[in-house]
Amino acid sequence: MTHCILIGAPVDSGQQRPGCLMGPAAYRVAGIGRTLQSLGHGVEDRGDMTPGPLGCESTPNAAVRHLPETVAWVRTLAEAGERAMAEGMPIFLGGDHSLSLGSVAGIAAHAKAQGRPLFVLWLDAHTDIHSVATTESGNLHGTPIAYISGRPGFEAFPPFPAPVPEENICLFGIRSVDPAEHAALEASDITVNDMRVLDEFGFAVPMRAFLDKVRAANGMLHVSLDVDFLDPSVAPAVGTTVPGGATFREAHLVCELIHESGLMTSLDLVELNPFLDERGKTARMMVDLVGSLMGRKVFDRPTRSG
Ligand code: 6HN
Ligand code: MN
Ligand code: MN
Ligand code: MN
Repeated sequence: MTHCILIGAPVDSGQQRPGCLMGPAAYRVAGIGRTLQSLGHGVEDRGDMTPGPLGCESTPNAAVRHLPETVAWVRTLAEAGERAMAEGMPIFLGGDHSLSLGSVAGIAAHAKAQGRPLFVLWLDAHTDIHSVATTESGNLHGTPIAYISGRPGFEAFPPFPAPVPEENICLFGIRSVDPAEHAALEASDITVNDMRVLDEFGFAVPMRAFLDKVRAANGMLHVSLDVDFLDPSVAPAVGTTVPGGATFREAHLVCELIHESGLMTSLDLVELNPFLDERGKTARMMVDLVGSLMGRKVFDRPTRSG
């Protein structure tokens, strides 16, 4: 049994389509608490966070939007995340992906204090490795991978507590990469499982390879699940749909493998925009995946990793 700590993060300053701020409410309506309880877990809902006072951070990149709001959220969520790590498994209910600038900062601070390596699994259509300097859209939800891996260009932000080594980061489901991101990734040791790789090898082989690496290092594992990891046909409620994503079955398999590994120590659910949903379909799909991540299965049977 896990003590699950729900942290509402109604962040929508990282992108331009209003609605992500309704995400935490939609997860609650779709039954995230009930689902976790039915699997035998304890659930503590800390409610929705609010960002602290705004500073006056600025950047030479005129495209960037809502920098002070984003920095304020980072401080708030990092603190909430670090505190929750000491007491259970934080589950961040987003909110757009800029919330992970803060959630991962808090988790990295905790891992550092424990002296354990942190690994990050990024389930997403996008690589989110722009810096504040390279983003063209100006949408800071496209930047967390750069911040958490210690890349330059985040002078306006609190210093990242313990940058996650590139070898510990796995991007999974990738099918939309901007030129500056492509260049950054080519010169890095970040693992990029794009759809080309997943089509050829399937989802299980690359996923197990990464989980084996985490286990061998006795690492902690943070999972960041972006709605657009999923194909828009099963998850339409996201501002950045990209065709060719994970199917219902592929996504469940990934979640089951993560559960069987027993390695996940924290989770972000990001980019749900309930205003774009079809009768709650996407919110229910995401809650269903949380069920698989947290132990729901059709039959108990011995598995390769279990
Ligand atoms: N996400 N690369 C695009 C941009 O605007 O920088 C898309 C970012 C998507 C962000 O997946 O959370
Ligand atoms: Mn805006
Ligand atoms: Mn993302
Ligand atoms: Mn995305």
